[in-house]
Amino acid sequence: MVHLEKIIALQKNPANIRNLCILAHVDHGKTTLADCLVASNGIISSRLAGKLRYLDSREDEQVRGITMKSSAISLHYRNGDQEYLLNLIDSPGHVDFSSEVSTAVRLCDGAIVVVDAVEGVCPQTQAVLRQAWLENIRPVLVINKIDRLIMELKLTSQEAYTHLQKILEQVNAITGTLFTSKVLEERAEKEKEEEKESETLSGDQVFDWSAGLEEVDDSHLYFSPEQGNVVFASAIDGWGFSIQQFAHIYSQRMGIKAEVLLKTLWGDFYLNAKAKKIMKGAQAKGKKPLFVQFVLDNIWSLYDAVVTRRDKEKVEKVVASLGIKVMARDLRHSDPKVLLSAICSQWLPVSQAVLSMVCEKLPSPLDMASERAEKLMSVGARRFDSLPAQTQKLKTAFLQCSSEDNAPVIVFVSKMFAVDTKALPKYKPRPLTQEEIVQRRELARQRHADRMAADQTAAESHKELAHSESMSQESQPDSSTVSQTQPPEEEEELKETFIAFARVYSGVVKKGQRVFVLGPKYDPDFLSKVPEGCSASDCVFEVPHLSCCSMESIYLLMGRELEDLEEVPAGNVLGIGGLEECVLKSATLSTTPACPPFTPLNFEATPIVRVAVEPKHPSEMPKLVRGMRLLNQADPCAEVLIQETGEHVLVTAGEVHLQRCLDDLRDRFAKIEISASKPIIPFRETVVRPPKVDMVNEELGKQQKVAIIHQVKEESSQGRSSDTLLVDPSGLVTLTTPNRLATVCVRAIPLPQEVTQLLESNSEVIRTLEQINMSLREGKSLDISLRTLEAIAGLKDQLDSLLQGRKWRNAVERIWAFGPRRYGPNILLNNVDSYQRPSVWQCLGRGDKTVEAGAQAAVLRDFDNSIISGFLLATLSGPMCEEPLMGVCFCVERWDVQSSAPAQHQESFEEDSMSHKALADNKVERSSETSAQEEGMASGLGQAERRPEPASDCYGPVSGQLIAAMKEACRHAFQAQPQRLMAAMYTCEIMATAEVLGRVYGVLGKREGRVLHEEMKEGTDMFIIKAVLPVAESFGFADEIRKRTSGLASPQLVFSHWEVISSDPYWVPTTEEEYLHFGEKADSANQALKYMNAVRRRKGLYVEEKIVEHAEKQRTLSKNK
Ligand SMILES: Nc1nc2c(ncn2[C@@H]2O[C@H](COP(=O)(O)OP(=O)(O)OP(=O)(O)O)[C@@H](O)[C@H]2O)c(=O)[nH]1
Ligand SMILES: [Mg+2]
Repeated sequence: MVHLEKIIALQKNPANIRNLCILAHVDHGKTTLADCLVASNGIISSRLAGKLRYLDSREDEQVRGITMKSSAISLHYRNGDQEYLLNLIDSPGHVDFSSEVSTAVRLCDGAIVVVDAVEGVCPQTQAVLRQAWLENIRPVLVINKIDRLIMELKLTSQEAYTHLQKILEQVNAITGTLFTSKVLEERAEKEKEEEKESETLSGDQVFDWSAGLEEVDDSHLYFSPEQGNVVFASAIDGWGFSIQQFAHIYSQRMGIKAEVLLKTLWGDFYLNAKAKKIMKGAQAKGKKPLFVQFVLDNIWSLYDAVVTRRDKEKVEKVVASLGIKVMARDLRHSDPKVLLSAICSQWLPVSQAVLSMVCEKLPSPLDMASERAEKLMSVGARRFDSLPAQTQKLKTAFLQCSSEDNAPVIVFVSKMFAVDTKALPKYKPRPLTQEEIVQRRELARQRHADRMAADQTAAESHKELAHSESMSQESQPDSSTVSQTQPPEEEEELKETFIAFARVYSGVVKKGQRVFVLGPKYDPDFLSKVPEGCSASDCVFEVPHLSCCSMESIYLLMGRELEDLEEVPAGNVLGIGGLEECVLKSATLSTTPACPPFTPLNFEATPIVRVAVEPKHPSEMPKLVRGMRLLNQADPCAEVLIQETGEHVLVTAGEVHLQRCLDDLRDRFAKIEISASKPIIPFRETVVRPPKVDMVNEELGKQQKVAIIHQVKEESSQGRSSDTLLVDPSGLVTLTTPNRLATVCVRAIPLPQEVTQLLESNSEVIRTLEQINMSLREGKSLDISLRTLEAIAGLKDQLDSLLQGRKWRNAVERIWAFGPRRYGPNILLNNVDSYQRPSVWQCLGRGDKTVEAGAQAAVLRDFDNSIISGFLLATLSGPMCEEPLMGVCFCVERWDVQSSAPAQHQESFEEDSMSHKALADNKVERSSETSAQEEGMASGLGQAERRPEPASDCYGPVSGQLIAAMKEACRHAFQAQPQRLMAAMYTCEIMATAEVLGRVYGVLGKREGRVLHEEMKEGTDMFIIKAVLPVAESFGFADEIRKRTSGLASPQLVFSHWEVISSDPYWVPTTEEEYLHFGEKADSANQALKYMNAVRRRKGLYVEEKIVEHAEKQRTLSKNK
């Protein structure tokens, strides 16, 4: 079994620790490879390696054959004369679980990227390489499943070599794009400088595939066999090698220098037997490259002898020549694969190849780059060097990774995971030592005697006895080693225990130690509020986002098992128990409050599939609520929320993830029957330019356009106070507040598609920009990091270049706000001539743009925030089906606030308004701002709408009325334009053979999918189809494809973008031809209308159905009223 003592000893030497994860596309063989590595430590038998998938410990993981949770295991490995500790994390490859990859990557210094030799680079391969880059961790490559090239594709060794070269090129191409991408430019600069002085690598001609890259020596960033960062393997057959191994073998056998072989074994080199020389240009001369001759041919002939021809004699010869021993029963086994694994796992054990590569090529925790440390520590938009000095000092703690007594403890928790309480080490049977057995026997005898006595005296109080017995066992440390210790059954709460998945970056974590828990919003600037010399153990003071807790237990993570530990030194991955009360999903723990919270994890997946959940029996609601809370904690990506309607909603990354969450909820966390609604599909609402042709492609005449506008006008003025509302034919809406004090004129214009996309992809930058503006408004000065400023300036420049033309002149400078939530993809534009407000870009050229405006403008500025709030509300839910808006620009053309109200309407109001004017302006500004920010604005509006007439305080409502008026104006302006729904779209890549291609297209077509392109995968008979598909049509898609293509790899659906649905939901046939074409009702073809009504129905909004065909529909209608 595992040598726990050995691992504990190794934990103390960070130089020989490697924290690494295995990353790949789904099904490329990560868990199988992990099995081989685990088997090398004797944790599982090597015969079972690849079959067991030991790290897939969940039942559903085993059933479905995919990994859903990342799990860690500690292994030891002897490489040469050094002993290493490897903390290995296996991650899932399915895109639904990519958040699990993020949590794994954060704790590692390196990664093994696995690529299937047949499928090559797939979408998730790209995604994981990107994640590795973003976290600055170093990858090594394993090209797996090479046996498939032999047995399935039946390639010759020469063809296989070409194929492998292509895969390597593909992988390096991704690295290349990452490297040249903006994120890495600075990094390249730095490394160029550092590397200039140090060695200049000689073998230019060797790196053929990287030719064409710039002068920078970036070769170490790429994968290449001669660098030793590539292993070729077949995890299922248990073999793998790097060219180092073969260089070693052949240098001994043929007397060629190992260094020469290392440079030439991979590449266009061949052996000139006569001249006894290795020459370049194998391809041109039609010679066998060395790699084929020395490496692949051997493997090919082994497969040929063992599996294809089953040639006993040859096998024996090979076995003898390799100098390995094969057991007789393996030789006789009816399945040739058994013999093959037996030979291969001795000849080229994959664990050895991979683990020695890991030890040599991946960095240890001591090699943490100072740049990475700064990145982990930088809080929000702040520059590292603007952090308090105490905080900056901690950087050395990161870099030193010291386990000295005085080193501060810094721990990052990347996720919380739930384990069955029964599986905790303290309740687990474990082998007993000889002494313990003796001791135990003694105890048992005694207990037996006791029990006999007790039974006789008080048989009826048996239960209590058992209870007290278990209590006493717990309290006695000696007897806790006894294997039958049971977890306390009576407390249901204890069924699941949460363990933090964490890493120690500095210091030594001790069992029972108290630490500060730093929330993501904690700022080391609060340090001043922490009493001097205060430690986590006397935590009574109140500092925002700072709390304390003690680490009750510390575990070594061993796949399915946990081992109790007393302490863990810096540089190790570990599990921490007892944090569930103070850590939700991730957190930073430290003994010093000067420590900043780590930057948030990079999540690639957007949670998009939402369902409403309810218990089968309404009385079990509390259990469901508790279960959902636990689920939320146990999953890095799932979101749990309660909607305004009171529904409990679960948001997940995709169908598979949803299924897993529901299963977990049912079987582990809530333990009740639950029912889930159909997935709730998100939509966006937008406006488009008026169409030029009608639905049957006829040119639209002027006449009709007018008709549409009339219709809109009629609609919008119906039932509303039309004396305060005016919609002009061009779509300009003028609205006056009920107290007649303020008037706004708003127009809605569609934003160009590129602008919407830009805003969408830059929401983080905009959010930062808003935060900066907020601080500036509060008069705080900020040290903004250069990178942030550049990002903001970049966004502004891009907007400038995209918003061209007369309509958008100077628009970027006039941007008032973004919305909803202040960073959404809609713009509020200030077109009011008399109003000069500070630009949202003021942080770029601070000071010079803020023109002090006159008295009138000053008044306006006081209510400025009401206008923004109204805009935010309007963009949060649109008039079509109360979904958020997207790609809409609202221009405020005119905005008047009268200093006095019209006399005929509100005399009393006027009086008050005059007397308190000056005083109140400030107050109003502040109150409306806080309500907008903190209460999500909804409540403020509700009040304003309900009592439009001011009661006692006449100023509060002015801003309230203005918010409501602005919101209404935006809604009307929106409705004055042609409205459209936007659908969320997935992209997917499907691999299919030519025979089933037609059926794949059939399924795609039926579900409104669109094929983007299709190509043949080289070297195979597979086609790769790239398509987009509306999320609304995606449920069951993967299953259907799998069924129709008889079990092909299921497509991976990744959220990609929002797309305007071209059909107009409000469209009704108007021309004769349209009647002819679509019929009178014309609702059959209108997909947008269907979606819109479905959403409205779900939200309990009024659904207009013209003709009642079924009594059932009428019922739903009346219910909704
Ligand atoms: N032919 C062949 N099959 C392999 C090899 N390695 C793994 N497989 C098979 O590929 C399938 C997927 O293997 P896993 O190890 O579960 O893949 P994974 O990357 O862990 O998958 P996820 O965790 O779901 O992303 C299994 O059926 C394995 O038996 C190999 O070297 N050759
Ligand atoms: Mg797996």
